[in-house]
Amino acid sequence: MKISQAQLESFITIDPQHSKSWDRLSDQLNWEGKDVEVLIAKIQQFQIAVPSWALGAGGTRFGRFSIGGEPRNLDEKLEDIGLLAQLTKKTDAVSLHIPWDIPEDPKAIKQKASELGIGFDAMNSNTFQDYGQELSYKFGSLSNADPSVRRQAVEHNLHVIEIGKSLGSKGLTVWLADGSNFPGQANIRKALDWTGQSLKEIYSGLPSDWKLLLEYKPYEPNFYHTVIPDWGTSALLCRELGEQAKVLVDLGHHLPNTNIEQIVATLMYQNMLAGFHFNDSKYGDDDLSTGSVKPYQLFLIFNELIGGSEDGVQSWESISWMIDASHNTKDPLEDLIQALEAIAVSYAKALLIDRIKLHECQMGGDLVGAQEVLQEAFLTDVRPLVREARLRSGGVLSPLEAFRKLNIREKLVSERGRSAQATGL
Ligand code: PSV
Ligand code: MN
Repeated sequence: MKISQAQLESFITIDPQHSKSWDRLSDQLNWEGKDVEVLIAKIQQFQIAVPSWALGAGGTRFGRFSIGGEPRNLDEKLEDIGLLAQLTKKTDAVSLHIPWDIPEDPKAIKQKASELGIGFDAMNSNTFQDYGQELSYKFGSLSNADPSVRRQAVEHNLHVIEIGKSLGSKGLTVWLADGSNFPGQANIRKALDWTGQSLKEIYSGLPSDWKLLLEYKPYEPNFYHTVIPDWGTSALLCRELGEQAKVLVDLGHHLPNTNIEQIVATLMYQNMLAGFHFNDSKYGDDDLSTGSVKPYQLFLIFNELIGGSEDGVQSWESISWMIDASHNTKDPLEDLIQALEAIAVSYAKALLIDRIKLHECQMGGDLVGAQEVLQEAFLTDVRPLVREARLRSGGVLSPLEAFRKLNIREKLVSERGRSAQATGL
């Protein structure tokens, strides 16, 4: 399903309310000496990939409540991302999970994606489930004590790279569920060593213009020990691999109250930040909507990202951006619209930080002043700026309103059926 330009028109037309709020904000920003055109261009350029598994109903291990009209195949998943792109102008790529979304005909899928203006972000391998492969991953994959299981997992990753090459992807994301559930079950040191060796084999099959994004997570599905539990272990392994391997930060993969902005700053300091999986969390890997629980934390993360890139320690362009949330009981498309908006708003707020003033406060020990600088930016209502950027890109004023008024979910249900279920977790 695609929305026609005629249908979109009524959501694009000049809205007097928006014009007023935009005039006010742009006046204020001009008065503060900010270049409004530069801000708009930065917001327009910032695009966030959507994973192929995020388009179906989320849920927990206790239940999954179908929403109806879920995409039944990869073609329909691309169509859903196309809809999001049309409305929000904030996403232009899909991140595929193999084997959940193996493209049967890569050429045709590539063609379809390009018609929708969608490219292929990092490929995700999956060695955390048994999905019809010969040997079980019950006791791990790249870290398994059995060399034939490790080989199988390495081969799977190499295969995912091959699929990615045929689609024009430039990255491989590796997330390992490997670990143990009980003390004594695994040799912790050997499991790490085997993981490093397996990763080296995968890395040697990585094309020279690709990157390897190594994700960490403290617990779940293993509850005693996880082989790559934190950014430090991931960075250590990446260091052993080479420059193309960097650390992937998934916001939900931290123990409560971890200072994620500090992790971002530290990784950027070493040019070791691969990218982000955006979501939000109250307790653990809750996969809640980005910006719904801790918007200030997200803003502080963007502060570090902008600071690091402006200071030249790691380029903005070298970082990958993706949403990785489960939406739980929400409509996934509505949730993705909200998440894309929250990320853009957070980024826009961080762009307003007076970095010169902040630097002066930091150098002069002005704690109160530093906080004022941050709060000044954070408390600015940047929504007119984000809307203006979207309208100028050809998107609609309010994607959520358009999604609802155009009855998109109802149309998807009638097209695909009430019980259509997407692949994924
Ligand atoms: C694991 O929790 C994770 O964050 C990884 O990125 C997976 O690939 C993804 O979620 C989907 O299960
Ligand atoms: Mn993730």
